[in-house]
Amino acid sequence: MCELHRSDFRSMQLAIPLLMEIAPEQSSMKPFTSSITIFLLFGLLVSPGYSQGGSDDSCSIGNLAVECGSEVNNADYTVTFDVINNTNFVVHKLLIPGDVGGLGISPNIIDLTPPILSGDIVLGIEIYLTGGVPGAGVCIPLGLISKDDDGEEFECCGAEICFELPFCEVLFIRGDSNRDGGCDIGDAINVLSFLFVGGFCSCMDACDCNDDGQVNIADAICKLGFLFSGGPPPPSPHPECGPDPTPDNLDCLSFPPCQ
Ligand SMILES: [Ca+2]
Ligand SMILES: [Ca+2]
Repeated sequence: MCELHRSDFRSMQLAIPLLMEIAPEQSSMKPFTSSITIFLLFGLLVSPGYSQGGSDDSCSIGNLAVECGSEVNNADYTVTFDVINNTNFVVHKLLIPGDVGGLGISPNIIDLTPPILSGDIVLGIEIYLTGGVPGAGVCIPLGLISKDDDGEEFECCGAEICFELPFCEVLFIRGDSNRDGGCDIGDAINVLSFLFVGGFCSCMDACDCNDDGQVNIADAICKLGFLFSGGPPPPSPHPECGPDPTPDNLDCLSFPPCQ
C-alpha cells in the first residue's frame, strides 16, 4: 500500500517579514562610502532639488520572499522584495554586490523607472541567486542611489536583505516510477519500458526502487516483489513524499504528486 501524503517540507517560498533598517553610515558597500559625506551635507542643507516627505530618513525592505529556481534564467533562487524609501531623496537605482560569501547575485544594478520618490515604495523587485548552501543564512547589502544637483550619484541609504536559503530538492516517492501517485504494477512496467523499449523515467530517483543509485531490472523486481511476494518496501522516501536521503547521480526533474 502506497499512501500519498503531501509534505510541507517542500515549501518553495519562505515568507519572511519586514527585516531591518541600516543607517547610511552602517552600509558595508565600500564603493559608496565617499558618498556618505555628500549625503550628510545634503541632509543638513536640504537641497531644493529633492522631494521632501521622508518620515524617518531611512530605507527598509518589505515583503521578502525566496523561491527555488527562476523563471527567467538558470539561477538557483529568486528573491523578491519591496523597497521603502523614507529618506528625503529620490532613489534612481539600486546597487547590489555580485557575490556575497560565494553566492552569485544578479542583476547588480537595477535602474528604477520611475524613480522611488521620498516616502514611496517600489514593489516586487527581483534578484537571482546562484550557488550557496541550503539552510545557510544570507545577508545581501543593498545601496539606494540618488543624484545631487549636478547629476552625481551617491548612496543615500543602505539596507540589508537577510534570509535563509531554502532546500530545493524535488520531493518524490520511491518506486512510483510512473509518477501517478499510485503504487501498482504500472510502476514495474514503466521501469521495464524505460530499460527495454525506450520508455521514459523523468524522476530517476523514483525509478530507483532499491536505492542503489542505478536504474536496472533489479528495480522492476524490487517493485514486483513488494507488490506480490512480500518483499520489503522501497527505501525512503516511501510511502510519503520526501527528499532522497542517499547521494547518487540520478536526477528527479519533477514529481507532480508531491508538488
Ligand atoms: Ca505509480
Ligand atoms: Ca536501483
